[in-house]
Amino acid sequence: MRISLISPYSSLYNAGLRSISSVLKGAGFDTQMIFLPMPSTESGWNISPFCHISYSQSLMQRVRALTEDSAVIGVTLMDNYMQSGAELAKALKREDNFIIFGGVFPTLNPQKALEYADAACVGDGEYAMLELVRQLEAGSAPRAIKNTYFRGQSYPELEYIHEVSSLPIPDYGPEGHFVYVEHLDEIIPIKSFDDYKPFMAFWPESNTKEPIYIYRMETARGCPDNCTYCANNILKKVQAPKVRFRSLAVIEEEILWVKANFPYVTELFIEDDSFIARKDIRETAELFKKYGMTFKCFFAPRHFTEELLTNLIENGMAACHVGLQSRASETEKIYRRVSVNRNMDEVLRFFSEKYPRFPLIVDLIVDNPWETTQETLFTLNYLLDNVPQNSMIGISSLVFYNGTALCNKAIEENILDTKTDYQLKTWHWHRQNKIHYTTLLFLMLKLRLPRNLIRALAAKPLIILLERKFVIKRLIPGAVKIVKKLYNTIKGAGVSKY
Ligand code: B12
Ligand code: SF4
Repeated sequence: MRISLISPYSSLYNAGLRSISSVLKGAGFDTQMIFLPMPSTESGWNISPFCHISYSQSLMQRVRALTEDSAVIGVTLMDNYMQSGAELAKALKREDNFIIFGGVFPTLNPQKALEYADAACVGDGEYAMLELVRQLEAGSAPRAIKNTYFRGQSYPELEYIHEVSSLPIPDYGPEGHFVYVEHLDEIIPIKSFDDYKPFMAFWPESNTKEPIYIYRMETARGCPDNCTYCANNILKKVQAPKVRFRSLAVIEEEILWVKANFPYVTELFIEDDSFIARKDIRETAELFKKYGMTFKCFFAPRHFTEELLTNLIENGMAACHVGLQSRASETEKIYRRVSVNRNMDEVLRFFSEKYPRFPLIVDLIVDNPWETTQETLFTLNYLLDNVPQNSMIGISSLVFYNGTALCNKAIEENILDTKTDYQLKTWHWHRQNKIHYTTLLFLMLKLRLPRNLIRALAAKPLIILLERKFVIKRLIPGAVKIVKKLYNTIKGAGVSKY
């Protein structure tokens, strides 16, 4: 029986879907994977405040042809891809096939997913999918499968995979793998591992000629923390309560596999929510070094120790993201990050004093409706005073994910219009309908403009003048749109590395 697994994500990483494919293949099923990245719609230069990903009829026809002999079609979806899932389901549904959605969107919004799909996978999908295809192959109407919410039936019994090390290496084909290349408007078969090169290429500096090649991987699933805006706030309840770590042996096996198949890869991007939470993190980093791989990762400040960070840098940590989100104490409380942000002062001091040129990326959330301008300025001043000169600032606009404590608070306080598809709001700060002047000040910091200039531009009279409704709702978004339109005209729309 043939199964098609489809991803609309702009990144081809897809650990979850690839893992499902490997498990199905291991059980003797014939899977094909179809990747439909639409970089131009996801691109920051797009001016829509939503993640509207709309496929052309001709593309849908080609996907329909590719999947015509598939009895099951599985689509992976984050919230902001809901619309692409709906379009795919509409275009691909036939009398004789079964469509299932999986990923964060159906896990958080199963009822909504069932408006479009025959079933929604809640949480881990490997064994849910395996059981589903077994039952369908046996010719029975599928029923009572853990983690699988069938349309018209009740919420399923949930079970998570305790031993994630038992899962096989993700499926990278290349046989039976297809990718849509937007600028060619074609779905092309992936013929060899070398075809992944453009998707793994990364230019560390804008003036670097030769890219480095990065392989994204997971060493754990889940996060030890529980911030109120984050999907983990729900995943802890419906997926797994604790972080599940992959063993060192399995990580080593995957690195060896990467070296054999993607010999051009020299860097690993560890996609774990908080890599630093691993107890055997030193050994893991040593393993990367042993195989000549530098690495990038995420970490929450509370896990910082000077000894640990020094060790990681010595073992090849080439960059890292640290989540701050806000330094204002009320916002830290609202986000439940008081303890998560605990060592932030030490983190910034460590990098400023010991590694001032290290590419540290500090992630921030803007557009928090509860945060006052004074509080936002507090974070700005904190960064102006403490962040090392060479750091980068990641600015994301707050998105409310269904069921999270913060989303519930927004609904209770009538801040969020539940009649809208709020899941589709983009996280790009510059694609919002309302852009705060304070966000522009963060942008100046990101662009490394002189800090004294930013301080001067954050003076009270300017803030009073430029945080007025008309400015943040009309003037700034309007100016940003004009800049983007000009950029798109000069560079050509849909600027893409693919
Ligand atoms: C890796 C990652 C990325 C990568 C790669 C994404 C990709 N293409 O795979 C990158 C860096 C590109 C990325 C980007 C974004 N990400 Co991201 N990302 C993650 C992260 C850290 C891990 C995901 C992962 O690989 N998990 C491991 C695998 C094994 O689990 P899984 O994907 O959930 O899959 C399992 C199940 O969900 C299920 N399943 C999944 N698909 C399917 C399909 C079928 C048919 C079935 C049956 C089951 C099934 O089975 C899988 C195996 O058990 C998660 C955090 C998290 N805790 O999940 C955030 C997360 C998914 N990202 C998130 C967001 C918001 C984004 C962005 C939109 C914005 C941003 N600011 O980061 C962008 C845009 C994405 C894009 N344009 O492609 C949010 C999504 C929230 C939501 N409610 O949708 C998360 C949950 C982070 C968070 N803590 O809130 N991300
Ligand atoms: S530390 Fe990061 S990944 Fe973990 S719960 Fe908080 S926001 Fe989510």
